[in-house]
Amino acid sequence: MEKYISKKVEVELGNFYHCDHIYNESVDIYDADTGDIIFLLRKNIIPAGYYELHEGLIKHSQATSSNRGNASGKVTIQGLVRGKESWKAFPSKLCDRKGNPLTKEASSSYFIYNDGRLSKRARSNTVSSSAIGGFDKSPQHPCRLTHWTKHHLKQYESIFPLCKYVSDRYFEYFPDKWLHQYETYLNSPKDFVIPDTNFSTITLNNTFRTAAHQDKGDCKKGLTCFTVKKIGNYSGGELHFPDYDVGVNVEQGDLLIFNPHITHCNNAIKGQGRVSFVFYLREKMDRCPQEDSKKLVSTL
Ligand SMILES: O=C(O)CCC(=O)C(=O)O
Ligand SMILES: [Fe+2]
Repeated sequence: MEKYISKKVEVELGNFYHCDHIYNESVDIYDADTGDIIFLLRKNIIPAGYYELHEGLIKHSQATSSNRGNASGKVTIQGLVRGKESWKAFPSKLCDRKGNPLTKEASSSYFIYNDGRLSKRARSNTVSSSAIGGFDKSPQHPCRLTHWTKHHLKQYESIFPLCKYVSDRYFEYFPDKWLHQYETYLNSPKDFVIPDTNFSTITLNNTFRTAAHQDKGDCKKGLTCFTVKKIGNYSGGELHFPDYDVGVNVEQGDLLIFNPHITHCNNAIKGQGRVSFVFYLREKMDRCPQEDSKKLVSTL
């Protein structure tokens, strides 16, 4: 089924939304005004074997991040402290860059430690989300495999078959976008991308209810692929696009291909054990330095 829909709601990034209009069947949804794809959902097309991942990788989905920005909601002091309870010095008060009290809500903030020091970097609420695979250059780091990835290559490689299966479906459904994205992939260092796919990076989330956000750093020429593995008893967590007041129920076996620059978020999750995988290509991966011998060669 194909459908064309229009924006309905004024959405504020960093806020939580609930959506009741959830698709639970294979469907392609386009923006009625631009004709662009919003998402494509295919139910029950990924065979169970692809979800047999290394236990260590599943465990790693519990790793936390304090840089998910809008996705982690409006920052609070409790949200910042979460996961840092054992730190000697922990955040005790939100503030601006200079240490003055915050005057309005934000999704990330500087803070003052309980020992009086001012934080060097702004942070957002701590959430169970982490990136594995390659990462492009940032102010803090050069191009690289993420720290966990580099130290757990075998665990990381256990997800390659799922990545390839997902990438092959992406090519079938959106060959033009796939090929555009593939230009960037081919110009990226071989060691920092996922072989035989169109991806460099996977975001792993564990029972993470995102607030309204748009993904950053991914290749604008392409699309993002997404699936879920169920490892516990949970309900809810449907991913939705609040501007359009429409969403999807992505379960194990389902593939979602969507435009990650359209604002999206999740319904509340009851229980635990929703591990989600976001497959994408870092946009600036092709700017990473590489030796000529390590360039990828087109196999098409
Ligand atoms: O897990 C989900 O349903 C959404 C995840 C997401 O949008 C993200 O990690 O950016
Ligand atoms: Fe996202």
